[in-house]
Amino acid sequence: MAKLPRKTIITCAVTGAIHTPSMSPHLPVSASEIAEAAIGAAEAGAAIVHLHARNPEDGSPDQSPEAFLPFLQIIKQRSEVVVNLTTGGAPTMTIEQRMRPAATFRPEVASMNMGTMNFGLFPMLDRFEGQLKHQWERDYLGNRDIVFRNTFGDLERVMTDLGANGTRFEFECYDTSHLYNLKHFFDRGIVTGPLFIQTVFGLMGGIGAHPEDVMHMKRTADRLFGDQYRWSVLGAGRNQLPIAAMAAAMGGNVRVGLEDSLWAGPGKLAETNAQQVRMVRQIIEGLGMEVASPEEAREILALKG
Ligand code: KMH
Ligand code: ZN
Repeated sequence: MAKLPRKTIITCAVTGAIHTPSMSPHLPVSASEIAEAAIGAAEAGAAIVHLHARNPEDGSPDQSPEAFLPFLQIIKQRSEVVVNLTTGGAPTMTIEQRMRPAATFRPEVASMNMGTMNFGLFPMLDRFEGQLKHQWERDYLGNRDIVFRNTFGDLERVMTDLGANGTRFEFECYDTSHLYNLKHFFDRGIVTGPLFIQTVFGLMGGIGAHPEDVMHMKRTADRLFGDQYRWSVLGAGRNQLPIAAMAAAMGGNVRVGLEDSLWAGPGKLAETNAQQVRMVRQIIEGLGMEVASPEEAREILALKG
C-alpha cells in the first residue's frame, strides 16, 4: 500500500453564498460572526479558511472589498490561519465582481472554479420554501436556470491577474472535465504545481457523491497530474462527512464548513463551523493521522506565507 501523507489539511468554508440565513440561525452573516466563525474553525484544527462576505442587513452575498475588510482585519490580528478568498462569489455575479476581493487583498489562496456549469440551486427552494424571510432568497433560490460562468477566457484572466500577486489557488473541480481544463492551463505553464485540487461532489450540475465518483475523480487527477497535485474533497450537504471520511482514509485533504453543509448529523443543524471541523478531525485522528497546522499547510501547498 502507498505511504499516506503525514498531515491532513482541513479547510473550513465558513459561510459561502449558497445557503441563506433563513435556513439556519447558525449561518455567519455579519463581519464579526464571520471572523469568530473563522477563528473558531482555526482553533478547532482548520489550517485554511475559505471566505465569502454577506450584506449584514439581509445576508445576501456581497463581493465588495469593503464587506471583506472588517473580518479580514480581525482574523489577521488573532490567527495564523491561511486565508482563502472566494472568486466564485455567487453564481449570479460577473467575473469582474467575483475577482474584486482577491485582487484587492492578494490572499495566499483564492478559489478558482474550473468550468462553466449548470448550477442547481432550485432543489433547495423546494426544501426551504415557506421559511425564507427575504425576497432575495426566494428570487435567488427559485432561479431555475443559473449558469455558473467560468469560460476559458475567465479562467485565464483570474489565474494570470491573481497569480501575478503570488496568490495560489484552490482549484474547484466539479466534474472530470474540470480536471482536463486545469491540465490545459498546467501544460501551458499558466499555473504550477503543487496544485491544490478541491474535488467537489454532490452539487446539482456536477458529478454525484457515490464512492465510484470519488474514485473516478481521484484516478483521473492521479493520471493527469501525478505527484504535481494535492488532493482535497468537498461533499455537499449530507455528503460532507462520508466523502471526507472516504478521502481522508485514502490520504486526501478535506473541506468542511457551513458553506457546504448546514448539518452536523441527520436533522441536526451544525451550531458552529468549529463543530464540523472537530467532527472531521476526530475521523482523521481516528485513522491514525494528524491534522496540518497553517504553517504545515503553507509548506505542503507552497504558499507565499
Ligand atoms: N460552494 C462551493 C461548492 C467559490 O467560492 O469559489 C464552491 C465554492 C465556490 O466555494
Ligand atoms: Zn466558496
